[in-house]
Amino acid sequence: MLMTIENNLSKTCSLLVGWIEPEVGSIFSGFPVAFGMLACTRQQMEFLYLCLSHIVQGNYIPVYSHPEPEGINAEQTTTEELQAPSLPLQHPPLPRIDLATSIMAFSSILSFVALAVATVKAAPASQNAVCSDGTVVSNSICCDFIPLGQDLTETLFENQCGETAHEVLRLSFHDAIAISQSLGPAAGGGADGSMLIFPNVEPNFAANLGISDSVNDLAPFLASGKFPTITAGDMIQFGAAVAVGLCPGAPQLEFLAGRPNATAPAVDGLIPEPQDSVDTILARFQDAANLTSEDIVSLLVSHTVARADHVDPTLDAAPFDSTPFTFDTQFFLETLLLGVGFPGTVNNTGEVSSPLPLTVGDNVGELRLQSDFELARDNRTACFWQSMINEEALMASRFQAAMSKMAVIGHNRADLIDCSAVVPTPVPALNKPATFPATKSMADVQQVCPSAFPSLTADRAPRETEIPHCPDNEATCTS
Ligand code: HEM
Ligand SMILES: [Ca+2]
Repeated sequence: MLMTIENNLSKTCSLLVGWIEPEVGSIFSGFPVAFGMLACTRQQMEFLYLCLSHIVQGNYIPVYSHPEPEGINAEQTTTEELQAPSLPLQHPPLPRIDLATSIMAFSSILSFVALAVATVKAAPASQNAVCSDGTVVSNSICCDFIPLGQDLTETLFENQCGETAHEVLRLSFHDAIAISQSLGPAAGGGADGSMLIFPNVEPNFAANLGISDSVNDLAPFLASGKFPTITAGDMIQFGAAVAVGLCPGAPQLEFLAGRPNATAPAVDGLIPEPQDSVDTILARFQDAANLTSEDIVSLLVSHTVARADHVDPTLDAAPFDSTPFTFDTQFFLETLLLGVGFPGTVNNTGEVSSPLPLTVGDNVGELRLQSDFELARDNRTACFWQSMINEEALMASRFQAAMSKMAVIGHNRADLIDCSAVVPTPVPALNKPATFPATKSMADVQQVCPSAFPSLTADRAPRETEIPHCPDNEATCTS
Protein backbone atom coordinates (compact mmCIF):
# COMPACT_ATOMS: atom_id res chain seq x y z
CA MET A 1 0.00 0.00 0.00
CA LEU A 2 1.75 3.10 -1.26
CA MET A 3 -0.35 5.80 0.27
CA THR A 4 -0.04 5.50 4.02
CA ILE A 5 -1.57 7.76 6.59
CA GLU A 6 1.76 9.47 7.00
CA ASN A 7 1.76 10.35 3.37
CA ASN A 8 -1.80 11.52 3.64
CA LEU A 9 -0.95 13.74 6.56
CA SER A 10 2.10 15.06 4.82
CA LYS A 11 0.19 15.74 1.67
CA THR A 12 -2.56 17.58 3.51
CA CYS A 13 0.00 19.65 5.39
CA SER A 14 1.79 20.32 2.17
CA LEU A 15 -1.39 21.63 0.61
CA LEU A 16 -2.14 23.77 3.61
CA VAL A 17 1.35 25.19 3.91
CA GLY A 18 1.48 25.95 0.23
CA TRP A 19 -1.79 27.71 0.55
CA ILE A 20 -0.83 29.84 3.52
CA GLU A 21 1.54 31.71 1.25
CA PRO A 22 -0.04 35.15 0.77
CA GLU A 23 0.08 34.83 -3.00
CA VAL A 24 -2.30 31.95 -2.88
CA GLY A 25 -4.96 33.63 -0.86
CA SER A 26 -6.39 35.24 -3.93
CA ILE A 27 -7.14 31.93 -5.60
CA PHE A 28 -9.24 30.46 -2.85
CA SER A 29 -10.42 33.45 -0.91
CA GLY A 30 -13.99 32.98 -2.03
CA PHE A 31 -14.28 29.50 -0.65
CA PRO A 32 -16.78 29.60 2.24
CA VAL A 33 -15.53 28.67 5.66
CA ALA A 34 -18.79 27.00 6.54
CA PHE A 35 -18.48 24.57 3.69
CA GLY A 36 -15.11 23.49 4.96
CA MET A 37 -16.52 22.85 8.41
CA LEU A 38 -19.60 21.02 7.21
CA ALA A 39 -17.67 18.77 4.91
CA CYS A 40 -15.65 17.34 7.79
CA THR A 41 -16.49 14.40 9.97
CA ARG A 42 -15.21 14.48 13.52
CA GLN A 43 -12.38 12.15 12.56
CA GLN A 44 -11.39 14.40 9.68
CA MET A 45 -11.49 17.46 11.93
CA GLU A 46 -9.13 15.70 14.35
CA PHE A 47 -6.89 14.94 11.43
CA LEU A 48 -6.94 18.53 10.31
CA TYR A 49 -6.32 19.76 13.84
CA LEU A 50 -3.29 17.52 14.06
CA CYS A 51 -2.01 18.93 10.84
CA LEU A 52 -2.62 22.51 11.90
CA SER A 53 -0.85 22.00 15.19
CA HIS A 54 2.11 20.64 13.28
CA ILE A 55 2.21 23.81 11.24
CA VAL A 56 1.69 26.13 14.19
CA GLN A 57 4.47 24.40 16.13
CA GLY A 58 6.75 24.75 13.15
CA ASN A 59 6.83 20.97 12.79
CA TYR A 60 5.66 21.00 9.24
CA ILE A 61 6.15 17.59 7.66
CA PRO A 62 7.42 17.62 4.11
CA VAL A 63 5.80 15.33 1.61
CA TYR A 64 7.59 11.98 1.38
CA SER A 65 9.65 12.50 4.51
CA HIS A 66 9.05 10.27 7.50
CA PRO A 67 6.74 11.92 9.99
CA GLU A 68 5.84 10.66 13.44
CA PRO A 69 2.73 8.57 12.95
CA GLU A 70 2.11 7.89 16.69
CA GLY A 71 -1.36 8.59 17.85
CA ILE A 72 -2.79 9.05 14.42
CA ASN A 73 -5.94 7.09 14.04
CA ALA A 74 -7.70 7.66 10.77
CA GLU A 75 -9.71 5.55 8.39
CA GLN A 76 -8.04 2.87 6.33
CA THR A 77 -4.90 2.85 8.43
CA THR A 78 -3.30 -0.40 9.50
CA THR A 79 -0.24 -1.06 11.59
CA GLU A 80 1.38 -2.47 8.51
CA GLU A 81 0.81 0.75 6.62
CA LEU A 82 2.21 2.82 9.43
CA GLN A 83 5.36 0.74 9.36
CA ALA A 84 5.79 0.94 5.61
CA PRO A 85 9.22 2.29 4.64
CA SER A 86 9.13 5.99 3.94
CA LEU A 87 9.91 7.32 0.50
CA PRO A 88 13.08 9.33 -0.02
CA LEU A 89 13.02 13.02 0.82
CA GLN A 90 12.93 14.86 -2.48
CA HIS A 91 11.53 18.17 -1.50
CA PRO A 92 13.00 21.65 -1.56
CA PRO A 93 13.51 23.36 1.81
CA LEU A 94 10.13 24.40 3.05
CA PRO A 95 9.15 27.91 3.99
CA ARG A 96 9.10 28.46 7.74
CA ILE A 97 5.81 29.77 8.94
CA ASP A 98 5.70 31.68 12.19
CA LEU A 99 2.96 31.46 14.73
CA ALA A 100 1.42 34.81 13.91
CA THR A 101 1.17 33.99 10.23
CA SER A 102 -0.31 30.64 11.08
CA ILE A 103 -2.96 32.08 13.34
CA MET A 104 -3.84 34.81 10.90
CA ALA A 105 -4.14 32.22 8.22
CA PHE A 106 -6.24 29.95 10.40
CA SER A 107 -9.63 31.08 9.15
CA SER A 108 -8.40 30.89 5.61
CA ILE A 109 -7.09 27.42 6.23
CA LEU A 110 -10.46 26.28 7.46
CA SER A 111 -11.98 27.34 4.21
CA PHE A 112 -9.55 25.06 2.52
CA VAL A 113 -10.40 22.09 4.70
CA ALA A 114 -12.82 20.58 2.27
CA LEU A 115 -10.22 20.58 -0.45
CA ALA A 116 -7.49 19.17 1.70
CA VAL A 117 -9.58 16.51 3.36
CA ALA A 118 -11.09 15.49 0.09
CA THR A 119 -7.59 14.96 -1.22
CA VAL A 120 -6.83 12.72 1.69
CA LYS A 121 -10.02 10.78 1.22
CA ALA A 122 -9.27 10.33 -2.45
CA ALA A 123 -5.91 8.75 -1.75
CA PRO A 124 -5.38 5.73 -3.96
CA ALA A 125 -7.38 2.96 -2.44
CA SER A 126 -8.73 0.81 -5.22
CA GLN A 127 -7.38 -0.90 -8.28
CA ASN A 128 -9.04 -1.13 -11.69
CA ALA A 129 -12.08 0.93 -10.90
CA VAL A 130 -14.83 1.75 -13.37
CA CYS A 131 -15.84 5.42 -13.54
CA SER A 132 -19.48 6.42 -13.78
CA ASP A 133 -19.18 6.88 -17.56
CA GLY A 134 -17.80 3.35 -17.95
CA THR A 135 -14.12 4.29 -18.34
CA VAL A 136 -11.93 1.61 -16.80
CA VAL A 137 -9.10 3.17 -14.81
CA SER A 138 -6.19 1.85 -12.77
CA ASN A 139 -7.39 3.76 -9.73
CA SER A 140 -10.67 5.39 -8.80
CA ILE A 141 -8.96 8.74 -8.23
CA CYS A 142 -8.53 8.97 -12.02
CA CYS A 143 -12.31 9.27 -12.43
CA ASP A 144 -12.19 12.77 -10.92
CA PHE A 145 -10.40 14.03 -14.03
CA ILE A 146 -13.22 13.08 -16.40
CA PRO A 147 -15.53 15.99 -15.51
CA LEU A 148 -12.51 18.33 -15.45
CA GLY A 149 -11.59 17.25 -18.98
CA GLN A 150 -15.14 17.91 -20.16
CA ASP A 151 -15.27 21.27 -18.44
CA LEU A 152 -11.92 22.42 -19.84
CA THR A 153 -12.80 21.24 -23.34
CA GLU A 154 -16.13 23.00 -23.45
CA THR A 155 -15.77 26.04 -21.23
CA LEU A 156 -12.13 27.01 -21.58
CA PHE A 157 -10.94 25.60 -24.90
CA GLU A 158 -14.35 25.87 -26.61
CA ASN A 159 -13.62 22.61 -28.42
CA GLN A 160 -10.85 24.27 -30.41
CA CYS A 161 -7.10 24.08 -30.81
CA GLY A 162 -7.10 27.84 -30.30
CA GLU A 163 -5.44 30.44 -28.11
CA THR A 164 -6.43 29.07 -24.70
CA ALA A 165 -5.42 25.51 -25.62
CA HIS A 166 -2.04 26.74 -26.89
CA GLU A 167 -1.47 28.75 -23.75
CA VAL A 168 -2.13 25.85 -21.39
CA LEU A 169 0.30 23.70 -23.39
CA ARG A 170 2.94 26.40 -22.98
CA LEU A 171 2.14 26.61 -19.26
CA SER A 172 2.81 22.88 -18.85
CA PHE A 173 6.35 23.51 -20.12
CA HIS A 174 7.03 26.61 -18.05
CA ASP A 175 5.84 24.90 -14.87
CA ALA A 176 7.84 21.71 -15.49
CA ILE A 177 11.16 23.17 -16.62
CA ALA A 178 11.54 25.42 -13.57
CA ILE A 179 13.85 23.10 -11.67
CA SER A 180 17.63 22.81 -11.55
CA GLN A 181 19.96 19.99 -10.58
CA SER A 182 22.90 22.36 -10.25
CA LEU A 183 21.10 24.93 -8.10
CA GLY A 184 19.42 22.30 -5.95
CA PRO A 185 15.86 21.67 -4.78
CA ALA A 186 15.23 25.20 -3.53
CA ALA A 187 15.38 26.51 -7.11
CA GLY A 188 12.10 24.93 -8.11
CA GLY A 189 10.05 21.76 -7.98
CA GLY A 190 9.38 21.10 -11.67
CA ALA A 191 5.84 20.12 -12.63
CA ASP A 192 4.40 21.05 -9.26
CA GLY A 193 1.82 23.68 -10.12
CA SER A 194 3.89 26.47 -8.56
CA MET A 195 2.62 28.83 -11.26
CA LEU A 196 -0.94 28.37 -9.99
CA ILE A 197 -0.10 28.21 -6.30
CA PHE A 198 2.01 31.38 -6.38
CA PRO A 199 0.38 33.32 -9.22
CA ASN A 200 2.16 36.54 -8.27
CA VAL A 201 5.69 35.18 -8.47
CA GLU A 202 6.77 33.11 -11.48
CA PRO A 203 4.26 34.58 -13.95
CA ASN A 204 5.95 37.95 -13.37
CA PHE A 205 9.34 36.74 -14.61
CA ALA A 206 10.25 38.19 -18.03
CA ALA A 207 10.60 34.76 -19.66
CA ASN A 208 7.03 33.98 -18.55
CA LEU A 209 5.48 37.00 -20.25
CA GLY A 210 1.93 36.09 -21.24
CA ILE A 211 1.78 33.00 -19.06
CA SER A 212 -0.58 34.70 -16.61
CA ASP A 213 -3.35 34.31 -19.20
CA SER A 214 -3.24 30.56 -18.76
CA VAL A 215 -2.78 30.86 -14.99
CA ASN A 216 -5.88 33.05 -14.81
CA ASP A 217 -7.70 30.59 -17.05
CA LEU A 218 -6.99 27.57 -14.86
CA ALA A 219 -7.20 29.22 -11.43
CA PRO A 220 -11.02 29.30 -11.37
CA PHE A 221 -11.16 25.56 -12.09
CA LEU A 222 -8.83 24.93 -9.16
CA ALA A 223 -10.77 27.26 -6.87
CA SER A 224 -14.23 26.19 -8.00
CA GLY A 225 -14.50 23.42 -5.41
CA LYS A 226 -15.73 21.16 -8.21
CA PHE A 227 -12.45 19.26 -8.38
CA PRO A 228 -11.33 19.06 -4.76
CA THR A 229 -8.97 16.13 -5.21
CA ILE A 230 -7.01 17.64 -8.10
CA THR A 231 -3.72 19.38 -7.33
CA ALA A 232 -2.36 22.39 -9.20
CA GLY A 233 0.44 20.42 -10.87
CA ASP A 234 -1.97 17.72 -12.01
CA MET A 235 -4.37 20.32 -13.33
CA ILE A 236 -1.69 21.93 -15.49
CA GLN A 237 -0.33 18.70 -16.99
CA PHE A 238 -3.81 17.22 -17.47
CA GLY A 239 -4.96 20.52 -18.98
CA ALA A 240 -2.12 20.34 -21.50
CA ALA A 241 -3.05 16.78 -22.47
CA VAL A 242 -6.67 17.83 -23.00
CA ALA A 243 -5.61 20.96 -24.91
CA VAL A 244 -3.28 19.22 -27.32
CA GLY A 245 -5.89 16.54 -28.04
CA LEU A 246 -8.01 19.26 -29.66
CA CYS A 247 -5.34 19.81 -32.33
CA PRO A 248 -5.79 17.51 -35.38
CA GLY A 249 -2.80 15.18 -35.65
CA ALA A 250 -1.85 15.26 -31.97
CA PRO A 251 -1.29 12.04 -30.04
CA GLN A 252 -3.16 11.05 -26.91
CA LEU A 253 -0.75 12.04 -24.15
CA GLU A 254 0.00 9.99 -21.10
CA PHE A 255 -1.30 11.45 -17.86
CA LEU A 256 -0.09 10.47 -14.42
CA ALA A 257 -1.83 11.90 -11.35
CA GLY A 258 -0.65 12.67 -7.84
CA ARG A 259 1.80 15.58 -8.02
CA PRO A 260 1.88 17.14 -4.54
CA ASN A 261 1.20 20.87 -4.53
CA ALA A 262 4.20 23.19 -4.74
CA THR A 263 5.35 24.58 -1.41
CA ALA A 264 7.45 27.39 -2.88
CA PRO A 265 7.74 29.16 -6.22
CA ALA A 266 10.70 28.57 -8.55
CA VAL A 267 13.50 31.08 -8.93
CA ASP A 268 13.92 33.31 -11.97
CA GLY A 269 16.24 32.37 -14.82
CA LEU A 270 15.15 28.78 -15.51
CA ILE A 271 12.87 29.31 -18.53
CA PRO A 272 14.57 29.16 -21.95
CA GLU A 273 14.27 32.35 -23.97
CA PRO A 274 14.24 32.76 -27.75
CA GLN A 275 17.43 34.82 -27.70
CA ASP A 276 19.32 32.04 -25.88
CA SER A 277 22.09 30.26 -27.81
CA VAL A 278 21.78 26.58 -28.63
CA ASP A 279 24.51 25.88 -26.07
CA THR A 280 22.50 27.63 -23.38
CA ILE A 281 19.29 25.85 -24.36
CA LEU A 282 20.89 22.40 -24.41
CA ALA A 283 22.52 23.07 -21.04
CA ARG A 284 19.26 24.29 -19.48
CA PHE A 285 17.25 21.20 -20.45
CA GLN A 286 20.12 18.97 -19.32
CA ASP A 287 20.33 20.77 -15.97
CA ALA A 288 16.58 20.66 -15.49
CA ALA A 289 16.03 16.94 -16.05
CA ASN A 290 18.75 15.36 -18.20
CA LEU A 291 16.70 16.10 -21.31
CA THR A 292 18.68 15.48 -24.51
CA SER A 293 18.83 17.42 -27.76
CA GLU A 294 16.32 14.94 -29.23
CA ASP A 295 14.00 15.51 -26.29
CA ILE A 296 14.19 19.27 -26.91
CA VAL A 297 13.35 18.97 -30.59
CA SER A 298 10.55 16.54 -29.70
CA LEU A 299 9.11 19.00 -27.19
CA LEU A 300 9.38 21.84 -29.68
CA VAL A 301 6.83 20.00 -31.79
CA SER A 302 4.45 22.06 -29.67
CA HIS A 303 5.45 25.12 -31.71
CA THR A 304 3.35 23.65 -34.53
CA VAL A 305 0.33 24.91 -32.56
CA ALA A 306 1.72 28.18 -31.28
CA ARG A 307 1.57 31.93 -31.77
CA ALA A 308 3.48 34.73 -30.10
CA ASP A 309 1.84 37.75 -28.47
CA HIS A 310 4.87 39.25 -26.78
CA VAL A 311 7.94 38.74 -28.95
CA ASP A 312 6.71 41.54 -31.18
CA PRO A 313 4.40 43.47 -28.85
CA THR A 314 2.71 45.17 -31.81
CA LEU A 315 1.28 41.83 -32.99
CA ASP A 316 -1.58 39.76 -31.64
CA ALA A 317 -1.01 36.03 -32.20
CA ALA A 318 1.85 35.79 -34.69
CA PRO A 319 2.01 32.11 -35.75
CA PHE A 320 5.18 29.99 -35.77
CA ASP A 321 3.96 28.05 -38.82
CA SER A 322 1.27 28.48 -41.46
CA THR A 323 -1.07 26.03 -39.68
CA PRO A 324 -1.20 27.08 -36.03
CA PHE A 325 -4.40 25.12 -35.39
CA THR A 326 -3.10 21.83 -36.82
CA PHE A 327 -0.61 19.49 -35.18
CA ASP A 328 1.31 18.87 -38.40
CA THR A 329 4.96 18.93 -39.50
CA GLN A 330 4.79 22.29 -41.29
CA PHE A 331 6.70 23.92 -38.42
CA PHE A 332 9.80 21.79 -39.08
CA LEU A 333 9.71 22.56 -42.80
CA GLU A 334 8.96 26.27 -42.53
CA THR A 335 11.67 26.95 -39.93
CA LEU A 336 14.20 25.72 -42.52
CA LEU A 337 13.06 28.11 -45.26
CA LEU A 338 15.01 31.26 -46.03
CA GLY A 339 13.79 34.23 -43.98
CA VAL A 340 12.63 37.20 -46.03
CA GLY A 341 10.96 39.63 -43.64
CA PHE A 342 9.13 40.40 -40.40
CA PRO A 343 5.37 40.18 -39.82
CA GLY A 344 5.43 43.34 -37.71
CA THR A 345 8.26 45.50 -36.41
CA VAL A 346 11.95 44.71 -36.79
CA ASN A 347 14.64 44.46 -34.09
CA ASN A 348 12.65 42.49 -31.54
CA THR A 349 14.71 40.46 -29.10
CA GLY A 350 14.61 36.74 -29.92
CA GLU A 351 13.05 37.19 -33.37
CA VAL A 352 14.64 36.64 -36.78
CA SER A 353 13.16 37.10 -40.24
CA SER A 354 10.54 34.59 -41.38
CA PRO A 355 9.74 33.11 -44.79
CA LEU A 356 6.03 34.07 -44.66
CA PRO A 357 5.83 37.55 -43.10
CA LEU A 358 2.71 38.76 -44.95
CA THR A 359 0.34 40.42 -42.46
CA VAL A 360 -3.11 41.45 -43.69
CA GLY A 361 -5.36 42.93 -40.99
CA ASP A 362 -5.93 40.37 -38.23
CA ASN A 363 -4.21 37.70 -40.30
CA VAL A 364 -0.71 38.05 -38.91
CA GLY A 365 2.25 36.69 -40.86
CA GLU A 366 4.59 34.02 -39.57
CA LEU A 367 6.99 34.98 -36.78
CA ARG A 368 10.25 33.09 -36.37
CA LEU A 369 11.98 32.67 -33.03
CA GLN A 370 15.75 32.95 -33.12
CA SER A 371 15.97 29.77 -30.99
CA ASP A 372 13.86 27.75 -33.47
CA PHE A 373 15.96 29.12 -36.35
CA GLU A 374 19.20 28.09 -34.67
CA LEU A 375 18.04 24.69 -33.44
CA ALA A 376 16.87 23.89 -36.98
CA ARG A 377 20.40 24.61 -38.25
CA ASP A 378 22.72 23.48 -35.45
CA ASN A 379 24.61 20.32 -36.32
CA ARG A 380 23.56 18.73 -33.00
CA THR A 381 19.86 19.04 -33.79
CA ALA A 382 19.48 19.64 -37.54
CA CYS A 383 19.15 16.03 -38.67
CA PHE A 384 16.56 15.12 -36.08
CA TRP A 385 14.74 18.37 -36.91
CA GLN A 386 14.69 17.54 -40.62
CA SER A 387 13.61 13.94 -39.94
CA MET A 388 10.27 15.25 -38.60
CA ILE A 389 9.27 16.82 -41.91
CA ASN A 390 6.28 15.03 -43.44
CA GLU A 391 6.58 12.28 -40.81
CA GLU A 392 3.49 13.05 -38.78
CA ALA A 393 3.37 9.66 -37.02
CA LEU A 394 7.02 9.90 -35.99
CA MET A 395 6.53 13.47 -34.83
CA ALA A 396 3.45 12.56 -32.79
CA SER A 397 5.11 9.61 -31.11
CA ARG A 398 8.32 11.50 -30.29
CA PHE A 399 6.26 14.35 -28.87
CA GLN A 400 4.23 11.90 -26.80
CA ALA A 401 7.38 10.28 -25.37
CA ALA A 402 9.06 13.61 -24.60
CA MET A 403 5.91 15.03 -22.97
CA SER A 404 5.71 11.93 -20.80
CA LYS A 405 9.20 12.81 -19.49
CA MET A 406 8.47 16.51 -19.14
CA ALA A 407 5.20 16.06 -17.26
CA VAL A 408 6.84 14.24 -14.36
CA ILE A 409 9.86 16.47 -13.86
CA GLY A 410 10.44 16.81 -10.12
CA HIS A 411 8.60 13.60 -9.26
CA ASN A 412 9.27 9.90 -9.09
CA ARG A 413 7.20 8.28 -11.80
CA ALA A 414 6.56 5.35 -9.46
CA ASP A 415 4.81 7.63 -6.95
CA LEU A 416 2.20 8.69 -9.50
CA ILE A 417 -0.91 6.93 -10.70
CA ASP A 418 -1.42 6.19 -14.37
CA CYS A 419 -4.63 7.97 -15.33
CA SER A 420 -3.99 8.00 -19.08
CA ALA A 421 -7.36 6.32 -19.60
CA VAL A 422 -9.15 9.57 -18.70
CA VAL A 423 -7.32 11.71 -21.28
CA PRO A 424 -9.91 12.44 -23.97
CA THR A 425 -9.39 10.77 -27.35
CA PRO A 426 -7.76 13.36 -29.64
CA VAL A 427 -9.66 14.75 -32.60
CA PRO A 428 -8.82 12.92 -35.84
CA ALA A 429 -5.78 13.89 -37.92
CA LEU A 430 -6.28 15.72 -41.21
CA ASN A 431 -3.73 13.42 -42.88
CA LYS A 432 -2.54 16.17 -45.17
CA PRO A 433 1.07 15.77 -46.31
CA ALA A 434 3.55 18.57 -45.62
CA THR A 435 3.76 21.03 -48.52
CA PHE A 436 5.86 24.02 -49.44
CA PRO A 437 3.66 27.05 -48.77
CA ALA A 438 2.61 28.91 -51.92
CA THR A 439 5.55 30.72 -53.58
CA LYS A 440 8.12 28.51 -51.75
CA SER A 441 10.10 25.56 -53.06
CA MET A 442 13.13 23.39 -52.40
CA ALA A 443 15.25 26.35 -53.52
CA ASP A 444 14.30 28.16 -50.28
CA VAL A 445 15.44 25.36 -47.98
CA GLN A 446 18.54 26.13 -45.89
CA GLN A 447 19.54 22.53 -45.42
CA VAL A 448 22.22 21.66 -42.87
CA CYS A 449 21.64 17.93 -42.39
CA PRO A 450 23.37 15.87 -45.10
CA SER A 451 20.54 13.29 -45.28
CA ALA A 452 18.21 13.43 -48.29
CA PHE A 453 15.51 16.07 -47.92
CA PRO A 454 11.96 14.71 -48.23
CA SER A 455 10.34 15.27 -51.59
CA LEU A 456 7.32 17.54 -51.16
CA THR A 457 4.75 19.18 -53.38
CA ALA A 458 4.07 22.93 -53.25
CA ASP A 459 0.75 24.70 -52.65
CA ARG A 460 -0.27 26.41 -55.87
CA ALA A 461 -1.16 30.07 -55.57
CA PRO A 462 0.27 33.14 -57.28
CA ARG A 463 1.10 34.92 -54.02
CA GLU A 464 2.02 34.25 -50.42
CA THR A 465 -0.87 32.69 -48.51
CA GLU A 466 -2.39 34.60 -45.60
CA ILE A 467 -2.38 32.65 -42.36
CA PRO A 468 -5.93 32.84 -40.93
CA HIS A 469 -6.25 34.38 -37.48
CA CYS A 470 -9.22 32.22 -36.52
CA PRO A 471 -9.51 28.43 -36.34
CA ASP A 472 -11.65 26.82 -39.06
CA ASN A 473 -11.34 29.98 -41.16
CA GLU A 474 -14.12 31.63 -39.19
CA ALA A 475 -14.37 35.36 -39.79
CA THR A 476 -14.29 36.25 -36.11
CA CYS A 477 -13.13 34.39 -33.09
CA THR A 478 -12.54 34.92 -29.41
CA SER A 479 -9.11 33.35 -29.54
C1 HEM B 1 13.96 26.33 -26.43
C2 HEM B 1 12.84 26.26 -25.82
C3 HEM B 1 11.71 27.21 -26.02
C4 HEM B 1 11.71 28.56 -26.24
C5 HEM B 1 12.90 29.48 -26.31
C6 HEM B 1 10.33 28.94 -26.41
C7 HEM B 1 9.91 30.24 -26.61
C8 HEM B 1 8.61 30.61 -26.87
C9 HEM B 1 8.17 31.97 -27.09
C10 HEM B 1 9.06 33.18 -27.06
C11 HEM B 1 6.85 31.93 -27.31
C12 HEM B 1 5.94 33.11 -27.60
C13 HEM B 1 5.28 33.62 -26.34
C14 HEM B 1 4.51 34.88 -26.65
O1 HEM B 1 5.13 35.85 -27.08
O2 HEM B 1 3.26 34.89 -26.49
C15 HEM B 1 6.44 30.56 -27.23
C16 HEM B 1 5.16 30.14 -27.42
C17 HEM B 1 4.76 28.85 -27.19
N1 HEM B 1 5.53 27.80 -26.72
FE1 HEM B 1 7.54 27.80 -26.59
N2 HEM B 1 9.52 27.86 -26.30
C18 HEM B 1 10.33 26.77 -26.06
C19 HEM B 1 9.91 25.48 -25.83
C20 HEM B 1 8.59 25.10 -25.73
C21 HEM B 1 8.15 23.83 -25.27
C22 HEM B 1 9.07 22.71 -24.81
C23 HEM B 1 6.79 23.84 -25.30
C24 HEM B 1 5.80 22.79 -24.90
C25 HEM B 1 6.09 21.55 -24.61
C26 HEM B 1 6.40 25.13 -25.82
C27 HEM B 1 5.11 25.50 -26.08
C28 HEM B 1 4.74 26.72 -26.58
C29 HEM B 1 3.40 27.04 -27.01
C30 HEM B 1 2.23 26.07 -27.07
C31 HEM B 1 3.42 28.38 -27.37
C32 HEM B 1 2.26 29.20 -27.91
C33 HEM B 1 1.49 29.91 -26.86
C34 HEM B 1 0.36 30.71 -27.49
O3 HEM B 1 0.03 30.47 -28.65
O4 HEM B 1 -0.21 31.55 -26.79
N3 HEM B 1 7.51 25.87 -26.05
N4 HEM B 1 7.53 29.77 -26.95
CA1 LIG C 1 0.95 23.62 -37.42
